[in-house]
Amino acid sequence: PAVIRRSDYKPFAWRVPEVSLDFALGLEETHVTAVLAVERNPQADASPTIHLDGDGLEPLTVKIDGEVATSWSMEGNDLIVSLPGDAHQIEVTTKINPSANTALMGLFASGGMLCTQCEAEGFRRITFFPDRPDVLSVYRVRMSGPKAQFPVLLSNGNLEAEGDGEDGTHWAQWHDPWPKPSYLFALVAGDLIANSDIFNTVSGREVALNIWVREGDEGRTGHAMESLKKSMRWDEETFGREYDLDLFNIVAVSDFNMGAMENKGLNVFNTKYVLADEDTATDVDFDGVEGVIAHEYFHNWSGNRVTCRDWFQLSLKEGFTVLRDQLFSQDMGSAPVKRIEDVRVLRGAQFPEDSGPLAHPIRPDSFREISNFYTATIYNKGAEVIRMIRTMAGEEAFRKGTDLYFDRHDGEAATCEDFVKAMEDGAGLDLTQFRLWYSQAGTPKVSVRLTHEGDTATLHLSQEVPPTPGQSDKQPMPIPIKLALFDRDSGEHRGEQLITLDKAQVSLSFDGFAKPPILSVNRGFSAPIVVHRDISSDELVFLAARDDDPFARYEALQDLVVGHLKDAVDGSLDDAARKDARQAITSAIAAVLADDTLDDSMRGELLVLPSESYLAETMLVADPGRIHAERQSLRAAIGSALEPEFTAVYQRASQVPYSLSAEARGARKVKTQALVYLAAGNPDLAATMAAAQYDSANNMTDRQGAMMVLCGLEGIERTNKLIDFYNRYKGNALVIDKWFALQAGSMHPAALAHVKALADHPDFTMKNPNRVRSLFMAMAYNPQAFHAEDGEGYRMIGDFILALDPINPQTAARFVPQLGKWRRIEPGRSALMREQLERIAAAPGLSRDTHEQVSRSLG
Ligand code: B3K
Ligand code: ZN
Repeated sequence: PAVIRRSDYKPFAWRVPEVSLDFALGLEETHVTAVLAVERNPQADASPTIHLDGDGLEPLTVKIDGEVATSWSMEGNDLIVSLPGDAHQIEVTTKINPSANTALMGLFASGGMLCTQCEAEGFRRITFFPDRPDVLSVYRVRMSGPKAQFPVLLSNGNLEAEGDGEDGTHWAQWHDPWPKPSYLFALVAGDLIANSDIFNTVSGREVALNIWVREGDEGRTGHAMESLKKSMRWDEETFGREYDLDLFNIVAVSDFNMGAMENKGLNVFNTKYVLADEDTATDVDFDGVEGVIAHEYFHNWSGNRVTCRDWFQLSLKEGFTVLRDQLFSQDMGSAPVKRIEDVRVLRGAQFPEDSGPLAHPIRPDSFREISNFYTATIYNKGAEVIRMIRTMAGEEAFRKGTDLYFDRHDGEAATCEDFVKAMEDGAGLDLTQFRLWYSQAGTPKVSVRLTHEGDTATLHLSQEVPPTPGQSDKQPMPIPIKLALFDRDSGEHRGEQLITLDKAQVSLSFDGFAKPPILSVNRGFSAPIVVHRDISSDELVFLAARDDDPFARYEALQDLVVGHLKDAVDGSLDDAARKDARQAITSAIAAVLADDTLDDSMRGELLVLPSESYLAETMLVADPGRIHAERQSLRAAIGSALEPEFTAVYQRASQVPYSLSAEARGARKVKTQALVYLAAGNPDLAATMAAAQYDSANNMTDRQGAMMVLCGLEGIERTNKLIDFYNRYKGNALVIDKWFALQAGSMHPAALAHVKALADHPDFTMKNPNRVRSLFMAMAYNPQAFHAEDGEGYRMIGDFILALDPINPQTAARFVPQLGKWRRIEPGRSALMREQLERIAAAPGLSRDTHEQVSRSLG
């Protein structure tokens, strides 16, 4: 398959100011008539033909200016039409089978309804079109179908007209006044009911809000509706962005490749990010709903009003929108806790990407299949890069920059460069060197050393950006680093400073320190970097207890644990040193449990041990078996040493009644954390406690927490509660997903055998992405199971990728990166991982998605 390069961008030869679509809907057969008004683009090279993208379509009729035409041909999947003049009308009819569409791109059937997904290149599976984001059109959509089967007919924009047809059919006509690219088109037809509400915008317009779900699910849409209204208000207040239609529809669908989709005025959501109530959704699920609702809503400006020129600019909308949803969630709950969670995601998902064969800059230079570039780098590192601009500019100037960006590019398809330029002009920054963050891949490593002489402390900083595929030599990047120097005696620091490390090496001196100060660095995680600091355990213990920056405090504790586990894993610890390190960590954890200045939500964060994948990331070559064993053994040591303390915290937290208040949520978080430590230290005690928690739970957070702990333990309670859980929630797909995921992600030594059995369970299906993820993604990200020493985990994922690829290539390709980590894994496992990649690569008929990921991973 051909490589597409950013440098080859050319504007499209034609404009398509207006599109009319007519759908005759049927689950097995839908007829589509598309009428395109086209005119020559004066800003592009003239062409005698128009190239319309298609994917698996056959043109039934082609008309030009109302006359049946023969001046067309097929070029592969695409339709090439000869056009003599400067402006024409092209009409093409196609026929599709939504029920056969298991890839879930284009128009597909889900549980009796019809639904679309067009980003990035799904519209070409509906009709022939210049399916690229820089072609903006005003859409009018008419659809008709059997009224009993599809009582609700939705598309983008406003409903213009509707009526009944013959033979029990009805129709609706929608018009979206805002020009948009084809990837934002959407259509939904089905038997749905709405939770409806109203939002009054800042300028006094009334917007009708609807959240459409299947009958029976409406009672679980309240949180989504509240989240939507909060998002709308927040975007007015924080970014000055008002909603621009009189109607905003959200539809929940159970078969969906990702979280949700920001189609103009008609967001389509995975049910997972709409439905929530206390009996079926955890606190984490509630936050997921709030965050994704906000994210898709915020796209209305960052993505829809200002869209992307081409898919290389994807981070323009995704990085920026992730930052916007992160800032929103910070404002809705605890800002420091949200920051820690976001950094944990970055480190768990993006850092490994950046240090492996799939590393790419946030603005890539080439791709084969764009679906493979909806990555943690584009999304999460993209957000970090814009966050750095915000940090350097300050909030007020940043807002001037975003105002200018929206104002300058409203209605346009823009580039990352446009964004950076608007930031320079609006916020008053010089981002010349900063642009390297858009072009260079790889996570910068920053080394920090503090020396002390007389009254002067000197900070020595140096940076190195590691080589990544296709980029062997890197230039130093400007890295904004927040730091503070603590006085050992007073325990206070002298004010936080923001410095920018923009050279390979920099030294900075600070006077007036009679004793060497203690350095707190990259506070608030001001830059997405790896910091190597020359710091003693005692100093980390000091910061873990005293740092006034909550992130830095978390980081100190993490570093303390990471430092110890690295030593433990590489075998460089003797018994005495191990004992000392564990002692230091245990007292630091004890201090966290006892510190009554902390709220439980923050306490819960501080108690989380660094993940196995993050630990692997800190090592040049990782031994997943040893990492797992050492981490578990540390957890067990802490759990037994602090059994009374954890039991006390557990009992205190159990007294807090269920509510969604920050306090109650924090209590549930520490309760499960305590149980996890107790389970490691004293499994029998924990099994009894977890079973009791399961039985008395009046909410899913407690029930799932208990089930999670039980799933990792042997014994009859595990079996009994799993049966109870299944029977209790049978028929609720989202909760049954949890039932699969809990077993596949468990610490149980036989987790792989459980997954194998569950793949034959009548409720398992390869056709539903949520179910597929709940079993196989949970297993692929369960380090102990995936990295089974005999390679069985790798084999299962290899088999699974090959089986899923013909059904749903986009989702199949998402499993490849786990195997792609082979280069950084110890030789035995590494060879077994590579073997699976080679086996997949050799399979005939591989999709473009999976083929690209496998060949890059082997590369
Ligand atoms: N923009 C969509 C992602 C589409 C992914 C297509 N493979 C959801 C989002 O980021 O908001
Ligand atoms: Zn997005």
